[in-house]
Amino acid sequence: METVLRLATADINDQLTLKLQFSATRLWSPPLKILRYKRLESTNTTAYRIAQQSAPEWTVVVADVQTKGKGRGRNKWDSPKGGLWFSILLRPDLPSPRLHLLQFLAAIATREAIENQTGLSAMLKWPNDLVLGNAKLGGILIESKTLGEAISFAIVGIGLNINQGKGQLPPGAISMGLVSGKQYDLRVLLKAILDQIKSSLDDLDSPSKIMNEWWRNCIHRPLRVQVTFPKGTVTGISRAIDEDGSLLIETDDHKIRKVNEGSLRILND
Ligand code: BT5
Repeated sequence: METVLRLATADINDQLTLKLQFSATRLWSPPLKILRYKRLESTNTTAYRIAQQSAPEWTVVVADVQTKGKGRGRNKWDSPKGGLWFSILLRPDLPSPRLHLLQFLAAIATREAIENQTGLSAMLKWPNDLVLGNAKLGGILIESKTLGEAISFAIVGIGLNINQGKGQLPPGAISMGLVSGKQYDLRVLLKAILDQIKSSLDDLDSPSKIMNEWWRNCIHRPLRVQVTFPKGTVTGISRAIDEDGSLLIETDDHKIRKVNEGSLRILND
């Protein structure tokens, strides 16, 4: 369900249209349109609302601060000034059961763009995290509207801790600036991530390529983990990622359990 947003209170301070960068194989894609706000409840909520009002693909909503940043389920996402909080509106030609591919593709592309721009080697943690060391650097939240098996639109929400100091981060989180001691230009990083996602979008046709690449950069490959979900926990060695996005865990009795939701903790025992 969509939250109605009081846009009148939002402060649009910048709106620009950047010339499109074509990927090698796509003949045409719409121009990138970046809507930049000082403060929003959630960039995902705003992107969802304008998607319903027929905004074109590749409209990107960015906010300096989110007052009601969202994580999965009822999780909140702390979004003070200094981080990069944005949502991309896409209309992928993908059957809805394959929507999870977009999340894994976005994670790979974001990781790669960060490494290329900063030299920092972020890793991926199932299902939707980017980590630096063992701490959470960022997360991805996909929201969508589907019509049967067709995807009307998908909102790819990406949150990254960039320049925040220690006091502005929740427990277990890290920012790029804290690791490197540098300050980063949020616009340069945003542009690099958007370019990377754009140029890899054709990979949606190759699920195994996406999943292999994701697994190659996974921090718990193959470590002992515990996944907690509403109805229990599974503990064991994370062995593989399935094409449907599930994690395959080898339990202590050497059985493979497939988990498709939950929160993962890396165990050090
Ligand atoms: C996520 O959820 O990791 C997805 C986060 C997506 C945020 C972006 S920002 C732009 C767009 N607009 C939105 O409103 N959201 C998206 P999840 O896996 O559920 O993780 C949430 C948990 O991470 C929280 O319960 C906290 O424990 C922790 N957390 C909250 N804020 C954090 C932060 N800034 N950095 C690291 N961890 C955080």
